[in-house]
Amino acid sequence: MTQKSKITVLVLTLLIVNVLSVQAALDDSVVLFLSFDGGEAADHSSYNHAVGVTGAEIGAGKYGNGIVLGEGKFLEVPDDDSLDLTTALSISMWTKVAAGGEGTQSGLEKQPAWQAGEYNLAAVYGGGVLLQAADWPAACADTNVTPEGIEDDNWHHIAGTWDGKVIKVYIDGVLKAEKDCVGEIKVGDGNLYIGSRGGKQRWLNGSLDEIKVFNRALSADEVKADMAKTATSVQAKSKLAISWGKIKTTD
Ligand SMILES: [Ca+2]
Repeated sequence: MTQKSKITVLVLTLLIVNVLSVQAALDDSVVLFLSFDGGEAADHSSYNHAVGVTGAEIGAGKYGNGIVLGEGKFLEVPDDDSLDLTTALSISMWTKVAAGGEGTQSGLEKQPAWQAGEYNLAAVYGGGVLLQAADWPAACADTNVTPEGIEDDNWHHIAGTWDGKVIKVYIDGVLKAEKDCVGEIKVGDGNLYIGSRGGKQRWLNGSLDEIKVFNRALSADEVKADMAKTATSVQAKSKLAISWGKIKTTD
């Protein structure tokens, strides 16, 4: 094999590895994924949801860019069947929230209010973090709050999972609140909001990054893995560019 052929094989191998790593990270169970890298609020999931931006601005994130929120600032994703998570779900994100904001602050919420189809990972709720859903039985609909919160102006990873039977809420990859909750979430026809309830209240007093929604319950190990910046489309592209650069200089 000539030197040139060897290089061609190496390049093709790198291409295949990159494509595979992107597919593994962004499987179809990811129904929404905003990394903000590339300087825009765009959905990197296979569903390519449109993302409306009101007031919020791109700023520093946990990894690369994030989104800076606050009163009157929010993101809005139009209703779609892929966001009707009736039997299982997970929501995860990095948060940087300063003290002094509202007592309840929405992270990501489907529907504009407490109504059929609503689910919400509240970044701040009664001093803790909460995964709530309006259709769950009253005993567990909005009660699985973590004993500690995240309002210290540092980056924290928060995640809520539900498999149709148990709600689990994690902070920085550690399980902090767990509650049995057997039920179902109804199909809702409202939009999805980030950083606010319905663009009207529950403003998030800080920044968010690497926001993901899954249509299944992540395991504890998957939540931990989710904290790391793994192969996103943007990162894979930059890796590939670096590989090309290195190969060219050795040619
Ligand atoms: Ca980011």
